[in-house]
Amino acid sequence: MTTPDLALYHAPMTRSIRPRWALEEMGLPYRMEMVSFDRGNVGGEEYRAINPLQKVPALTDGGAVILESVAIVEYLGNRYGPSPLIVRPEEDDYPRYLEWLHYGEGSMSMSVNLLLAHTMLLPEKHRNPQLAQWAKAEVGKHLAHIAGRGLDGREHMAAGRFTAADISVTYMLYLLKLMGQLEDAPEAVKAYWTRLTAMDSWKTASGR
Ligand SMILES: N[C@@H](CCC(=O)N[C@@H](CS)C(=O)NCC(=O)O)C(=O)O
Repeated sequence: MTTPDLALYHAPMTRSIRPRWALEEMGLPYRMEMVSFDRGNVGGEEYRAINPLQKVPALTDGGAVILESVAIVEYLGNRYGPSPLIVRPEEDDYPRYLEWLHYGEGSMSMSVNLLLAHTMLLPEKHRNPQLAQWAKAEVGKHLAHIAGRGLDGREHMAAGRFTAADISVTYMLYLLKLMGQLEDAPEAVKAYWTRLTAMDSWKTASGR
């Protein structure tokens, strides 16, 4: 196995919580590089050299740079595993795992991002209440989808254990929690949120 030389470019409350959760769960050694979260110029020029989009997270491993929070989680599990976080193609729940792994930053993120932007992030004069209302209705459908097709009596999204799919989905629930939008979620989703955020690795990852 290659020796890890990992640095996580991190800002509190952002998607860098996902790879940090995986790093903590896997017990991998890593450095944290704190990125200043200045709107319009995240991390400044120095960080632009690492992530031209100036978004967090980024991970460096020696000379390699990896962007995209869910891709970084996959990278860590595959490169420095075997880890229970990764569901292997030969496991029965591999299709379900892949679906939910991508769902968190795929289907679910658009309405969550819009709701966040149009209720909290944008200056009030730029917020669009109709858009916020539409996004809230979409978020409601996603929460029902997680409770139904997703959990349906399960404790985790796939494979009967905590995996990268849970890391992907839980970050979206975290954003909703920050917005006060989890109160009306189905009980199964609230119980899932409570269960996963009781993990020590979550507590470290979501801390400062
Ligand atoms: N799909 C990317 C999204 C990255 C992203 O949008 N990160 C946000 C923080 S959660 C960010 O850096 N926003 C700063 C900006 O857009 O200026 C990922 O999952 O890593």
